[in-house]
Order: sequence, then C-alpha cells, then structure tokens
Amino acid sequence: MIVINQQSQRTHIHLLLSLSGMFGSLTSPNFPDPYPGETVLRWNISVPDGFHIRLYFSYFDVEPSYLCEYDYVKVEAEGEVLALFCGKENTDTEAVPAQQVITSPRNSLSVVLSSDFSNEERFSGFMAHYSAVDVDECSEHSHEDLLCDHFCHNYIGGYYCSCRYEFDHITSFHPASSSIVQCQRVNGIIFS
Ligand SMILES: [Ca+2]
Ligand SMILES: [Ca+2]
Repeated sequence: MIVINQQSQRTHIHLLLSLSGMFGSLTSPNFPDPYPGETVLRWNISVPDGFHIRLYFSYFDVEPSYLCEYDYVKVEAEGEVLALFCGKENTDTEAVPAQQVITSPRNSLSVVLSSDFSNEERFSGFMAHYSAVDVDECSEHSHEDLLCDHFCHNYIGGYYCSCRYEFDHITSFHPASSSIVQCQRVNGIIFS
C-alpha cells in the first residue's frame, strides 16, 4: 500500500510515502533521470511484528559533497541514523551503500532523500529494495534474556515456547512479544 501525502513549503517539495508490503522497491523521483532539487522525500517502511527489514541499494548516484551536506540519502530507525550516503564511490568523508545490507533493529525503517537547490552535474539518484526477514527470537536473545524457560522454537513471524516433560508453562505469550514463558512442574512447583 502506498500513501502519498504531499505538501509544498515554499519551493521545497516534501513527500511522505508509506510502504507496508513484505517486500518492495523504492527509487528517487524520475529515476533513472536526474532527481529534482529542493526535495525532501521520506519513505516509511513497516512490516509486521516479528520481522526485520533488510534494505540494500542496487544503484546509487547522488551528488557528492563534503560530509554529504548538500544532497544525501539517510536511513533511520527508532530515531537513530543507521546510514548516511552520498556520492558514487566511498571517500574519506563520504560513504555510498555499495553492497551493504542494512537491517532494521525492529519492524520499521525510514529512507530519506534530501536534495539542495542545485546539482553541478546529472545525478541519477538511487534504486533500493527491501524485504521482511524473520526475527529469530530464540537466537537473538542473550542467555540472560531468554524468552523461554526451557525450549524456544522459532517460526516465521514469531516463536513459541515449550517445557520439558512433566512441566507446563504458566505464562501466556504472544508472537514477537517479550513476555517470558516460565515452566512449572505439573504438581505446581515453579522452576525458573
Ligand atoms: Ca544537489
Ligand atoms: Ca521468528
């Protein structure tokens, strides 16, 4: 599903696009022709709980500038900047995505394209692709932070817990939630 919310602030074009499919692609405006100046475009990608988002760029050509202060592509999640890109090749002060795969910490990710008023040459922008990948809750939690008392079983989109023979679990759980399942002996003594 794509929701477009357009507003014009002076000459800047601000666009917000929401992507909620399990996979998708995004390109800069007019791709592969040059992207416009004075544009801020934001893609908000979200997938269901229990999934990460993996994002990579198959093409990248954004005006280079020192520390990407002119034009840039920024990847954010949970209010943190995961990556800042500009240019066509890595330098001491600027980075390009190259083969890098960016994985969101949770189930949402934003990509922002920002361009200033001019380009010194023609820059084609970018093409990027994302897909939802399962969170392996059983292996992504450290030993101190175990979700399941006895056994953890990962499945696509969630996980479930089970207890050893003669034990029963006593807390309810929901896929991808952080609730802990404890096991108790059938006679009622809790072992955690
Ligand atoms: Ca520019
Ligand atoms: Ca899972």
